[in-house]
Amino acid sequence: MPQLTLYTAKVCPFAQRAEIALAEVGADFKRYEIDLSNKPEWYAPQVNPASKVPALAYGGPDVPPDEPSPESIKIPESLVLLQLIPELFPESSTLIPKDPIVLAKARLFIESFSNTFIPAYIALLFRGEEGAEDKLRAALDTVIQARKLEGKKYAVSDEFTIADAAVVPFIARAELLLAEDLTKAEAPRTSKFIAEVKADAKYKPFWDYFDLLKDRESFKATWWPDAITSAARSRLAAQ
Ligand SMILES: N[C@@H](CCC(=O)N[C@@H](CS)C(=O)NCC(=O)O)C(=O)O
Repeated sequence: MPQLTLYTAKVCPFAQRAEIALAEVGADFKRYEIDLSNKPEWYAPQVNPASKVPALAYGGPDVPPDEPSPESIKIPESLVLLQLIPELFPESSTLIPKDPIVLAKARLFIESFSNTFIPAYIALLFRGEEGAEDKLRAALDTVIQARKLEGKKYAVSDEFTIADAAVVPFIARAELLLAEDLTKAEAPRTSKFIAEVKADAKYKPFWDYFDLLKDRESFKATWWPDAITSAARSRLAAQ
């Protein structure tokens, strides 16, 4: 296997998608932490012109990550990496369903989550917008309904797939930061909200699903709550 170097950040839910995929396939790779508040000057010109994590350097010579080789191929975008990584290790994980219909369902699940949960998450955590709680409740409902329709253990399959890997980093950050009131909304607005939603039987299937996801070894190995809460504290203090 050509060399793999992942440029990533513990705080970033998009980057955790790629880290989960690498853990699921058991890849041998170099992990390079990018400090998002002080990115190295070489990162955008030499790795990702969009200056975002995650990005994967594939192939080329075996160089230190902070001296990226122009010979490696640099691939950004978490959903592209979530597809690519299991394809590089085809027999090593269940991430890409073999049945094309199940794969299509996984993609639709991710699309729906991206259009519902992620905007609601941003509206509540980063903007404290009025009505964001209702959007988040609606997003939880969407996940519940989608899983009910399939009737599988995980999102679209009895196996852990890209659908699950794509969503768990966002659900985990929402749960953590809302409960700690580490959001733009004034305390105790979000801790109250998350306590209510957790106590409401209607949302139990959602939390049962989340319990399964956070029990996954690939999630546990790529989850750094202290880094996430401390970055949120710094961000809020700076505002
Ligand atoms: N669409 C990209 C989004 C990646 C993204 O927004 N990453 C954030 C961190 S979570 C980032 O690197 N932002 C650049 C910055 O903070 O300067 C993906 O799915 O990979």
